[in-house]
Amino acid sequence: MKLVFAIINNDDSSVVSRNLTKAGFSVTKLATTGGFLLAGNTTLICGVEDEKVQSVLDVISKYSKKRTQIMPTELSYGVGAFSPMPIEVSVGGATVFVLPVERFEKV
Ligand code: 2BA
Repeated sequence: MKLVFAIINNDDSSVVSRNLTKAGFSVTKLATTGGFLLAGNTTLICGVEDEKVQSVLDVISKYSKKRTQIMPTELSYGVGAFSPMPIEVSVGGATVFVLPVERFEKV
């Protein structure tokens, strides 16, 4: 068994989790925050048999879109002078980790 962690954009989270559920997978949604943009994202946790991991990844990649987000930064002119200098950052579709599960029980 494997545990799939998928970090996805909040805007995609409903459609991804709905389609995973529709395909028969159990999913848990966590509200998370990216360390770089400090913006909300969603982490989906899905425990799945080894042979079904690829099906989970297929659903996640099908419904997770790549986006650019604007990140506010400041350009320094020295001696305390700054002007806003927003930069574009490419985010997603999904960042996925697949971990082995040592033991799975529902007690
Ligand atoms: P954030 O940490 O907010 O990162 C948003 C996007 O900013 C990233 O998109 C990447 O394009 C860029 N970025 C992140 N850290 C950077 C850095 N140190 N320098 C320059 N650019 C940087 P994605 O790679 O698609 O990641 C989307 C979100 O997935 C991340 O949000 C984070 O929450 C998570 N994530 C990505 N890689 C991870 C990892 N190795 N471990 C844990 N979480 C990760």
